[in-house]
Amino acid sequence: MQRRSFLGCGAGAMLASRSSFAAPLRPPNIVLLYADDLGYGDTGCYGATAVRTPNIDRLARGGVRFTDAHAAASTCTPSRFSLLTGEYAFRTPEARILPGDAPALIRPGRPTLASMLQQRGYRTAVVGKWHLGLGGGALDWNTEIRPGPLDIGFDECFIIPATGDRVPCVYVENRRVANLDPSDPITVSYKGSVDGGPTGKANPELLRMHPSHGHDNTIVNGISRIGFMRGGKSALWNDETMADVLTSRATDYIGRSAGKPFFLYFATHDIHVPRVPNPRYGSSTTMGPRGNAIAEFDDCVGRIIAALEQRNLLRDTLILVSSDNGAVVDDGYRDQAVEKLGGHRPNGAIRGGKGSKFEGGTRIPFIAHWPARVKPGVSPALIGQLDLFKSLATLTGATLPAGAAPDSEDVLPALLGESKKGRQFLVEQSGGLGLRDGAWKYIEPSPGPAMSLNTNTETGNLAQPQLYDLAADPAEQRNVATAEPARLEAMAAKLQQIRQRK
Ligand code: NG6
Ligand code: CA
Repeated sequence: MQRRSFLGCGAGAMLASRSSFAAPLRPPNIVLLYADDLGYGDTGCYGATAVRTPNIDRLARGGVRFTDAHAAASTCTPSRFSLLTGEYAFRTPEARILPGDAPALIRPGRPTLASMLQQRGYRTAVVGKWHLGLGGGALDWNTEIRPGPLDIGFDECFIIPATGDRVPCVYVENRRVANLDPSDPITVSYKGSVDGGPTGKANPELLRMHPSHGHDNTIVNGISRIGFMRGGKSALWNDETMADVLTSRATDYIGRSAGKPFFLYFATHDIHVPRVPNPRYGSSTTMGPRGNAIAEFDDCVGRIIAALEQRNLLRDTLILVSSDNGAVVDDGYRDQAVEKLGGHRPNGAIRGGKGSKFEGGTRIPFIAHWPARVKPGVSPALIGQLDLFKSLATLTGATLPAGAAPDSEDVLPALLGESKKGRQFLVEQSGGLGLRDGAWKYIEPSPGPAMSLNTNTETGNLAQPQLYDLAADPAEQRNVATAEPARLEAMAAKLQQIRQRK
């Protein structure tokens, strides 16, 4: 599609009328830099001092930095599901942390953020962590992989199927495992050993990074993972070069895309476990692999910025930086993250973290940078990543099919830094649900332990309802549920209403 016909559909006119700024001459490229487990307090612009993040900070200075932006959930799969579909993941019970052999969660025919942009004339690509399932069930990794990203709106993909700590430890390029030797086929199982080969549990002497909990199945590159695999030797990834491999795929794509609007969803493996940043970041921080992985992520952001600058595209590119859930320190490997944390606060001053119903579960860094259009500043607007769907639809002039992105709200003025108002209500998912109503936070009664002992995270579980006034009590210290019965009742009823789509 030509730019002229793209703008002819009204995006330019609409932008001009919504803004006091001159409308851009062309629709922006959209680059979503999506870190894994990067917490609210993990970057310089959000207060970190123990790690330097000059590239992310630069985007924050030149863009809008949000202080109340949220992933849809406190773990990966449901967050990414919502990001791409614009629907709360709690409506889809299968949208929970998936094993590496799970079938595709988002089935062909369902509108996604990518397919919406594709229909607006964008070229689209996903590079990095997928974790939304592949194939139709019982996938044979040695044949064509479908359905997958290419069937829900991406023109191309280069992905990690699930996570760095889950098998299969291979890259998938479009419909095939990359670099696979057909004479050494891959078998994957999450039920039990496929070859009786060494595991972290039986052969700790073979490990260079030991699990602290879980992660004791098949050993790949001296690190035991979740799940079992055999074969595919030539296709196995190298953990140390993963960030480089993914970033060069992303910058290649940017290079190839010049001249056409493009959407790049760059989902880094950093800073998820196993944290094995390239050795050149070995002394970037005193925090060990977790801190160094943040430095590596920031450097990848820098390389993306440089690739855009090189092609003179930075001005006309909307760069979004965010994370799929809050931070966790020990997430299953003995990588010194706890011992070397020092005074660093991965989730800043907010309570909880990855897997928590407190704000640290879903409140994440979120930066929108677009020199041609975004008004720089810090925004307290309440926004969700699932709002990108409708906001970017408005931005690009897309008309959505009925029922698409049902929980997404158009928060474009907030995204562009033109309004400090985002949405009024937002559901936060972490097993059970919480609801934000402006600065108020309700957490529904939830069974389960108050602490996750493995990760040392406060889960937010409590048998009684919880209500916090984040304006007066940002760290969720004072449960005012009994003091505010009317508000409590209203918020519980509102959550029920949203749950039942009323
Ligand atoms: C947990 C893993 C954790 C991480 C998480 C998913 C164990 C003991 N813990 O089950 O290490 O992989 O799943 O993380 O296995 S996420 O960011 O993809 O949601
Ligand atoms: Ca994650």
